[in-house]
Amino acid sequence: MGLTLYKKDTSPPSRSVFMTIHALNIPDVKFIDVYLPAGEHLTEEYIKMNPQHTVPLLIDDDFLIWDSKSNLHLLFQMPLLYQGANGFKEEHLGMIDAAYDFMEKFLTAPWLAGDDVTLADICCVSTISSMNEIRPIDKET
Ligand SMILES: N[C@@H](CCC(=O)N[C@@H](CS)C(=O)NCC(=O)O)C(=O)O
Repeated sequence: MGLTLYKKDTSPPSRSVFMTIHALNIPDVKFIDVYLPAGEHLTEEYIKMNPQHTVPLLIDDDFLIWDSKSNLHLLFQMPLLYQGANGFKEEHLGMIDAAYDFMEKFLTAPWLAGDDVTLADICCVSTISSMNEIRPIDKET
């Protein structure tokens, strides 16, 4: 059974999930536009699915996730699930290596945005530490 994404095209967190679905070529996703100005996110039915009444909302069978960052983490692992593999394919592990290489080039200062730790660092660390569980960043380990 495919995924369902409730989204709004002008919502940045919706777009990050939408873009990730496309980048990972995840098939059979049903997209449902939620028109916030009309209060479509405030209906009893929607609030039952997402008490935070926000978009995006991703549904995977009975699993409802309304936090975009958590959605991205889930989606990142989907090529494995959707292609019926029982281990990560080398091409997917290569994508993680490419992301590490990009970060190495991009990180020219101790923190991502300025002289102090910011939410950008926390978001980045959460993604990299998740990837590290799949492909250790230190190739010696
Ligand atoms: N924690 C959420 C926040 C998403 C969010 O704030 N979405 C806005 C649109 S960009 C929304 O749905 N606002 C409607 C509301 O708060 O009632 C996430 O990152 O997924």
